[in-house]
Amino acid sequence: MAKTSNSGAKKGVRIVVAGDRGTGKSSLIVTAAADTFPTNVPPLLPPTRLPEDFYPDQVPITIFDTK
Ligand SMILES: Nc1nc2c(ncn2[C@@H]2O[C@H](COP(=O)(O)OP(=O)(O)OP(=O)(O)O)[C@@H](O)[C@H]2O)c(=O)[nH]1
Ligand SMILES: [Mg+2]
Repeated sequence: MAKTSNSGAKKGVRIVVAGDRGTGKSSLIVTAAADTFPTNVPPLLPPTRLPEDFYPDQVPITIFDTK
């Protein structure tokens, strides 16, 4: 594997969720992080860190909501 992709994996992955208003961006993030669909979700979530053991390769993932 190329060296550049290895260093990227160590720092973690940052995901930005963008889309039209009211299409379920914030709900999608909460569902991914908590494994449950929220009945009430704030319009703009703070950066959301997924548990480090979320995926087998243990890459830290932070998801950014947008408005
Ligand atoms: N039926 C259904 N409703 C959903 C789904 N995802 C989200 N919703 C509903 O759609 C509405 C908007 O969801 P949000 O998660 O606030 O959407 P958003 O894109 O973050 O909205 P803004 O931040 O206002 O742009 C809420 O009432 C959610 O419960 C889905 O997969 N199915
Ligand atoms: Mg939102």
